[in-house]
Amino acid sequence: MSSERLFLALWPDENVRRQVADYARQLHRTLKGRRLPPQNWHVTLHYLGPTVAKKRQLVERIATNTTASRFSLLLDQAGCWPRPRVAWLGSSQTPAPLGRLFEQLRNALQAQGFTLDSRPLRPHMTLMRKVHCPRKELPRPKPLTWQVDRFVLARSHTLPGGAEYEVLREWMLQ
Ligand code: 2AM
Repeated sequence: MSSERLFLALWPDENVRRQVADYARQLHRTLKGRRLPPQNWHVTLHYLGPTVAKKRQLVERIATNTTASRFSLLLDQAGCWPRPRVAWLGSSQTPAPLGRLFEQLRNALQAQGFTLDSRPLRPHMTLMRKVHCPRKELPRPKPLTWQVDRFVLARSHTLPGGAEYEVLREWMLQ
């Protein structure tokens, strides 16, 4: 059976993307590694992995039934994780509505038999991959506020030049 590699995510609008680009440029000057193209930037909520059509329908139903409020996400922290070798821009705090959205989706997905990453949510936007994390601190980002009013279902395509993401569907928050 054919499957698609899916994930649920927060997807920045052009305005947020422009602001993140300022920081991404600073990061690129500091670190060696592979930059992710701006159209790929997102905050993953749940990575679902290879998903067949029937399961995708379940995910869409779960997303439609989610009741969560809009929230502001402050992107105020940058970090580098040596094991996945990624550098990211993220939030020092998880807003309560984001935590509730994450948990509602997680509980409903798990109840339907999806196996999810069991780690707690660390909201982050990966900006570079294949990075050698430096000992010294990364440049401090100028905090930016993202008014999050939706979440999306996205599909990951593996291409010779790296992954490309396609937004399949979006749901508005209340
Ligand atoms: P990231 O959020 O740290 O970059 C699509 O692959 C997205 O799902 C990526 O943003 C990726 O990590 C996240 N993700 C989480 N777990 C993953 C996994 N096991 N394989 C691939 N991507 C995963």
